[in-house]
Amino acid sequence: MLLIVGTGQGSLAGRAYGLILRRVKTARKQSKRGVKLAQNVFRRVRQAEKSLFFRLRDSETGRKLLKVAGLAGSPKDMRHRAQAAAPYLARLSNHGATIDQAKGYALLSPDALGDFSDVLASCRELFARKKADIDAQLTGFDGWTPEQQQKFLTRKQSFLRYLLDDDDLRRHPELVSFALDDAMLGSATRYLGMVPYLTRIDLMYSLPRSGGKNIESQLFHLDHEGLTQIKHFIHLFDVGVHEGPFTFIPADATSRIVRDVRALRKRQKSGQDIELRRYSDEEIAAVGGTEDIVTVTGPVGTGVAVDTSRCLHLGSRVDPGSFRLCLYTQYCTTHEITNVYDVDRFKDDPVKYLAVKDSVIPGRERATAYYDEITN
Ligand SMILES: O=C(O)CCC(=O)C(=O)O
Repeated sequence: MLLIVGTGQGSLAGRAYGLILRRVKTARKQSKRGVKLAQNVFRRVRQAEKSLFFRLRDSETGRKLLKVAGLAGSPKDMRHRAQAAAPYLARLSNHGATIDQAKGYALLSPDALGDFSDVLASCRELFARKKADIDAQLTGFDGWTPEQQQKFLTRKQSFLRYLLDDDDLRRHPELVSFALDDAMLGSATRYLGMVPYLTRIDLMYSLPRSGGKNIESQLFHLDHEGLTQIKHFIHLFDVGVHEGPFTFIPADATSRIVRDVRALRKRQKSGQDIELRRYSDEEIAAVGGTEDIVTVTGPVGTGVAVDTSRCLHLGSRVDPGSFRLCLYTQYCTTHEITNVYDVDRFKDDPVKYLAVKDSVIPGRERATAYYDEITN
């Protein structure tokens, strides 16, 4: 039988075998198509869910809906953190800066920070080391091919670098202590109404990007973590207009502007030419938002505590020959991608421990998986 099939293309058995083979191939193709179709439908449903989430999140009513539906964080965890906040705030002598609930920010001066001078010295020392490596990487830029230059300039790291890793934070525990100091954690806790997760501590180094249009975080946007969060941007060198200052729109004005830009895009059927969930300067101007813009300039030790989930913001539009270095901290109300700290240091302080207890390797892996799910 096998022999006949192998030799006889023209034989009945050979033709039957050929037919079966074609049918099997077709069925396989169809089932592959079916799987692809199902995957496509699934992807579209996920995309629609995500886009609905972001649409709701960017309007005040939508935020209330998400909150009620418990879709922006774990209600049990939030309740526990809110309960821990009340006695903590009651016993604080230094509440740090008061962040305006409606506007979502407070400008910072050195007296609103904890013990800043040691931290400043550590940050500058770390910066000197990291900068030398970056300078070495970039010295060859002029000799790169135009394609290599172009490719580099489309990347965020062409104008913004986060310099620290977990080892740096382990070697410099004073940075973690500073971010957990009453002035910093107290201020964020009071605004957020709960003991937050201290997810990030970093040095944010902004440098000039010579390539054309602004991209990524150089354009107005809202951050995706939770419905509310606080970031600090503290100047480690003086910042003027040439240093690409952090620039934002207070939360109350942001709500109006986002609503109006959406309506404008609908009317003009525009918005496709700008990166998803980013807002161009022209759009902000078209809805009369330019006068709401706040530019955070100032000497060392000044800066801003700002809710980047509620306030449109941008930064790092640095002029040639200048740079900006900020100490950057992030306090979230939801479990997000996090640095990993030596959390055992805070075991005896229930509030600080609550702020960092998830900033351990398994915690980071869980948060990374969640991040990939909501952003991909
Ligand atoms: O470059 C900047 O200052 C903007 C940073 C930013 O968008 C952010 O940290 O969310």
